[in-house]
Amino acid sequence: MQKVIGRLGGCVPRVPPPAAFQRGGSRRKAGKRWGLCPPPARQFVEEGVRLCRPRALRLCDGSPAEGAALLSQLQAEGVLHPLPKYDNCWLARTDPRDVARVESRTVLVTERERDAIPPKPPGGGPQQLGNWMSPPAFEQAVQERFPGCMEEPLVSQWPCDPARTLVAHLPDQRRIVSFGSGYGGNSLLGKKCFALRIASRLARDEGWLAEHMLILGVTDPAGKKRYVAAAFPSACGKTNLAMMTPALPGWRVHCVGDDIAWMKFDAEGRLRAINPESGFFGVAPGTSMRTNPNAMLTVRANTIFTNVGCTSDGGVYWEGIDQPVRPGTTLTSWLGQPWTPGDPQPCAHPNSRFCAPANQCPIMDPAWEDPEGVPIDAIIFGGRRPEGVPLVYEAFNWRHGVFVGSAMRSEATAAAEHTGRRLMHDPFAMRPFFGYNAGQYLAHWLAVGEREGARLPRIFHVNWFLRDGAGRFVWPGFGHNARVLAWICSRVAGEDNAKTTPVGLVPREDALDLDGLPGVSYADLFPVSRPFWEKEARELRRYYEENFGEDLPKEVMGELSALEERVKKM
Ligand code: SAT
Ligand code: MN
Repeated sequence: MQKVIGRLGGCVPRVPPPAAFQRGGSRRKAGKRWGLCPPPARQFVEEGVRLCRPRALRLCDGSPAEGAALLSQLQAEGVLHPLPKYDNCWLARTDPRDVARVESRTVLVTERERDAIPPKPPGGGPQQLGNWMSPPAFEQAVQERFPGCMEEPLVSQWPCDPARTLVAHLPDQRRIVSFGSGYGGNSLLGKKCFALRIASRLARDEGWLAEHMLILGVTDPAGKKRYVAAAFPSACGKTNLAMMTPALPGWRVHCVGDDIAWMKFDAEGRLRAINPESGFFGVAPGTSMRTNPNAMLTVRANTIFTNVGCTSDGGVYWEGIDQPVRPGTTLTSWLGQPWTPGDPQPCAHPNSRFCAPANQCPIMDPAWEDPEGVPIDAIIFGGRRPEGVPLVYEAFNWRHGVFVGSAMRSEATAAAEHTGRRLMHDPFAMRPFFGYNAGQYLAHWLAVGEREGARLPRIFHVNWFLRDGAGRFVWPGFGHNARVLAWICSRVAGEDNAKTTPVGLVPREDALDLDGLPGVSYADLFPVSRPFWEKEARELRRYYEENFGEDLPKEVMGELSALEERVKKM
């Protein structure tokens, strides 16, 4: 990009100082702020201006007044609609073609392909562990998209360019270049692009971990508190778990974050986690006072909703909101059309979202903004697995845990362009978010486990989504997941209450509290099936060979072989 801009540099005028944002605001003040910007930041902006040729340049100060002015401008332009039922809440309807992350157009730009992705699968199928773009191809892509792009007349209230969307990362330069989409994960660049893709590369270079994980604090009835980080693929109940109301008397949960964890060892060798985000960007459908009261209480003010439905009395509506609509109230779908319950199309888009400040969540942890982070005692991996995978198991050790993370699979979600209920591999829930070769990522996790003096968290795998023969969930989930957290805490405390299976350590029958759950049986929750695990291991071997090839660390392949051996003896 730098080179492209360099070439353009000679033929465009000097960048004018930015205009003050507020109407009537002082140009002098803005000019002063501009002068205070560090030279690299100014240079970055100037290059962008020369390339994109915007009508005006505004330097944001992040003040409440500026926020209010932006909101009213967006309302005047028809981008945002007020939701008067709540306090300072807004509805955005995107272009219906711009509703999710676009994995096929998300690329890592590196000199060598191998630095970005493992070797291409034999037979030339698409690499599932990311997309690589060469620097010359990237420069060409920039040339085809950016010059003068901000001079173009607006064609709708939601400018986007789905045919030319590109979300490019230049990890060597710690740089992100995004074009053509206004959807969260493609355009909120601090989130997936920086806090996961670029940060995972920083983390590898500097010896820490940037992960697609929620962070929660769990306190037992005796007052002992532990922190847990958990990785699930997008829209798999992460926000619900992060804000859970325990259904076990005396237990409490506090939320540190619902999507991303940066974890670093402290001087005592403990892994400490921070949430690098200041808000939640959660999936709306399915969120209700029953499933996630804390999320519902979080989004009553200062929230932007995207692609949800709305009610004629100025409220929001989505599938599973579980709130009666007052008589005489009419509904409008995310497409802006009249909608009535029973219509074949959903009222809200399945990937419709709320975007709300984290400090509005009633159960934020007192330490959620502590720059030292919170000490992590357990790491949980999980996925939507309708059959075969037990409710919970513990890895035998760190190396086995890395294998368990690499072997994660889950039913596809609405957060990306995939559809249907296909089981997808999603190692560490990072498949769409690796900032470098996924094989090297696994090697980095293994190296973290070898660190001298490290007091490593224990690693677990959970599956809230087992179904019975009739397709019904066998586990009540939600607040009852606290029962699983309780067992995890008991393991961290060193209790001898697990039994060994070929897959990992599971709770002994008396160690998991199932009191007051009629119809829930231990046997249903802990299926042990040799044919299932034989098939799973076969599929995993195929997946590793096709997608990681020779970049799969031999330790991970060794763990798969060890699993196969244990399964043979079942
Ligand atoms: O779709 S986003 O990347 O914006 C959010 C998510 O998947 O967690
Ligand atoms: Mn996510």
